[in-house]
Amino acid sequence: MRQSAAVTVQAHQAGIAATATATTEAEVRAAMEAVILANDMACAYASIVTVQGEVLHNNHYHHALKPGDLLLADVGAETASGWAADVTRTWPVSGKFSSTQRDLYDVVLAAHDACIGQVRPGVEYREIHLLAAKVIAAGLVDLGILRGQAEDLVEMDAHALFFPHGVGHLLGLDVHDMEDFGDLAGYEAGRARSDRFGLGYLRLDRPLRTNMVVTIEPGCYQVPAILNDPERREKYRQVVNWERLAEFADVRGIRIEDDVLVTETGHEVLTAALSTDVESA
Ligand SMILES: [Mn+2]
Repeated sequence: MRQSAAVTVQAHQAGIAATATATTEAEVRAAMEAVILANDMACAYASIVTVQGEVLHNNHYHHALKPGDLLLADVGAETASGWAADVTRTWPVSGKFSSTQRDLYDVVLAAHDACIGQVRPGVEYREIHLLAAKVIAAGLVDLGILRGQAEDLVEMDAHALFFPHGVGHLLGLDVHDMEDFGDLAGYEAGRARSDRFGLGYLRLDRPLRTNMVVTIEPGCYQVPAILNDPERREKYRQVVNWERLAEFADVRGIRIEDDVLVTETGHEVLTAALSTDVESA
């Protein structure tokens, strides 16, 4: 896994560099996957390289890159024996964030850093997910997009309007390790998926144990199907400042994802060599 992590870091660095001259998503994807292939590895999953980051599993690459766009790249390598890496970065096509992009990027980064800081044996992964939800809700309150207390907003699943997926999953042989067995590996015996809007997406609900590898991948998105849903709009009418939100129209989707090994005393970020400071100098 260290080998696939190292090649994946290089692939992302190549993608950021290629963005300076690329004109389409496909060209950036090619630059990233070239690194993986040149290292005699394969892609661990269908790469996501998109300016439409709000489409969570977007496998189209035909869009032109425009200066105001954010590019979201979720690309990972896999060794010949199948050990996977799974990394996401989101960077500005122009090399420089707008102020609104920077504000929301910093909210996601705060969640990413806080969650990684909590990884150690014995900690419930579900609590790490809820921490991501809380940090994102608090960040959106600070920006004037949500109204209220972060704890209350998470309680009513308001965070999931913008963070509609789990904070990560097991990683190992295959990108969602053992998920062909359903939730057998991801869920502790006796536990089942929640039917809550803000929890049902969680792929992993177990206490962390030494030598597990998990991803930490909070995100913030504007998914029209979620935000324009009449029932949700009614339910969250009081807690979302829709006019303020409209000022963030240049943010479609941001995710930051790293691969984290649980060690006896804490954690080690296997993909730490890839900076989360993604603006080019
Ligand atoms: Mn992932």
